[in-house]
Amino acid sequence: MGLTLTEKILKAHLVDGEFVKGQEIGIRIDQTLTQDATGTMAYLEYEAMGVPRVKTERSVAYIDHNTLQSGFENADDHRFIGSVAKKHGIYFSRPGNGICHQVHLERFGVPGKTLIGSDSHTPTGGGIGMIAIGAGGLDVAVAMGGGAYYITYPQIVKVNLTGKLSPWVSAKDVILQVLRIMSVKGGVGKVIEYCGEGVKTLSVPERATITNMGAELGATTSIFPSDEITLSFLKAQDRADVWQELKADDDAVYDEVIDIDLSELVPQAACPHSPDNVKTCDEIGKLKVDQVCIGSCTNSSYVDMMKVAHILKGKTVDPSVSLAIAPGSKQVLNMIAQNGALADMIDAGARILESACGPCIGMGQAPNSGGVSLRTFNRNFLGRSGTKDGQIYLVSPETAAASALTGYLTDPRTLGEMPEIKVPEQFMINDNMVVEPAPVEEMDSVEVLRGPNIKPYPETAPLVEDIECQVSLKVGDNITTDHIMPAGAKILPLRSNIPAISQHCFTVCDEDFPRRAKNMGASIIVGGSNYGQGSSREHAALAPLYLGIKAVLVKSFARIHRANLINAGILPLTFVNEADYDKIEQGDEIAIKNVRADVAADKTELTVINKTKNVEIPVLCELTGRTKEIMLAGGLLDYTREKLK
Ligand code: MIC
Ligand code: SF4
Repeated sequence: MGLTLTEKILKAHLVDGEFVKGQEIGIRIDQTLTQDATGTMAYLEYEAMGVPRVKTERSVAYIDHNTLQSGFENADDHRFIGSVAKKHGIYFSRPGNGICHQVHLERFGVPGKTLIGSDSHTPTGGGIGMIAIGAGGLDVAVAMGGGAYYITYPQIVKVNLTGKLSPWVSAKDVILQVLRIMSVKGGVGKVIEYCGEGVKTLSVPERATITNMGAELGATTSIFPSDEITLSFLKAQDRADVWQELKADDDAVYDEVIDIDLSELVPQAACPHSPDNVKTCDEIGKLKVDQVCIGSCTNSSYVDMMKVAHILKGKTVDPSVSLAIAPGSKQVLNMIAQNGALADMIDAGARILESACGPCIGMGQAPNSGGVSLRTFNRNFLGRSGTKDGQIYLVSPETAAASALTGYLTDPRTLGEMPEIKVPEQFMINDNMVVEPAPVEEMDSVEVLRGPNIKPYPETAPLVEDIECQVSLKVGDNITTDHIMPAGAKILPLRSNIPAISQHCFTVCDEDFPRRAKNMGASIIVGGSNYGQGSSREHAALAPLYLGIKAVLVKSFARIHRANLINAGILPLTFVNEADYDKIEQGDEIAIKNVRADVAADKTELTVINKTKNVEIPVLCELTGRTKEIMLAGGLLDYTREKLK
């Protein structure tokens, strides 16, 4: 029986477990990446493990999220990360060099290698045939120290692409179509493999747009084959030497097959407030637009920017629209500066932002009250733009630019003939914003620079005998990490300071939650399905840990967040019967007796006694050998420390 591409790469990296669907496997990690908003914690955790130099083939620390610097915090954190990187053998991509996923694809990604990153959009690397997975910072720290990374052996979905995109229809419309079909939870436990003759019609940046936003499916990762198109991209980056051909066997067996005819797709948008709320521009109809933002790790490549510049050239942005553009990397910005495309954007009235995440994570450019904002980004969760009432639509760069000119959501197919804009044969290469680590003989003398914003990892404790406490919060379905631990210009600078950032935990849902939970001392949270979707931020587990959360009981979890809860020593529980969700309310007194003994004895079904309502609720606590040990130890940091001893 033939193998899928995913299986081939996973097999070549397997260090623990067996290839049985649904079971946990450990894989060797070749490369890691971090960004600054999750990186400070990841490096504090790495330091706590006491491994002098990273054991990966390549580890890169990027600064791209926290670049507003409205106080000392962000700049201090940049300095901390830069100095840790220098000391421990990590390449440091300085602020201004670009968004981690865009730069990693351009300069560091290697087909057939494994990459984990402390950012959920790490699967961008799947665009050149990597197994690239988003993870919590602690998992990345462990991988840097040479430890395996554990995933559930995934189901593998084949997305069979046929045909060719019509003019003005974009890779963004492809992934929006996949989201329409599969939904934001349809990818949980799955890897999405793109196959079929349509693949060869898509360039590497287009493929990367699709794998990037596969994160919104909840998928473990997404991957394209590595073919002659991958080779020409790598050649243009002066990196042809890292190329190898990679594809699935012809007789590979998949768990699920989805067919998409590229020629049938039309421009579409994800409507507020979920990336799977997809409608075609026609279906949405007339929509007045207040703001347009172009950029993010999904759509900020050279080709994306050139298309936008072409649409804007010689025109003026509608007076009612604010247009902001953030090119994805220094390479992209430099190239459009030199060929005049940047001037076309400026001339049309675009507000040019630095090469960073910017508005995608609410770092500036919040829309006006109730404003409609079209964005080429990947997430439109409630509140993420920086306002509670912003109406965010996710669209392609073509749709965004066309709409900026008219002031209304505009189907770019109305723009006339589409120019052919190709991936260049040679990118402009200058890695002068990547600082190399100190040579081994000098690493001891590198001083790590810590600012006052950096506070230690919250206190942990081994799993207790019995949990007896109250429910401090009950929430519904599809709760995102942006609900649990909001980001944005005010909160993101606190990422290195768990006591301070925890004061914002869940405030989108309930302003009183942090105070209430802290006062309770210990408590649990109850939620619906797909709890914790979205980001990889372990702060969505560390802030609850700091606030005394002992367990989270939900209908189902998103993959990275569940792993982060376990890493933080918080018990992840799911209802055996989803209807029991109605038998437990905020404020109820609960007990889970003998929980330590039961977990230690591999008992997967536990009982939550609701003392207030006088009912017993059966719950699942599915922890395998390794995750069980982590939970008993009080989290991954304690577990790793014990193991290193
Ligand atoms: C995001 O897009 O939500 C982020 C900000 O990049 C996060 C990481 C973080 O919260 O720092 C992600 O996607 O993992
Ligand atoms: Fe940055 Fe947005 Fe990409 Fe997250 S999704 S890495 S915030 S650009």
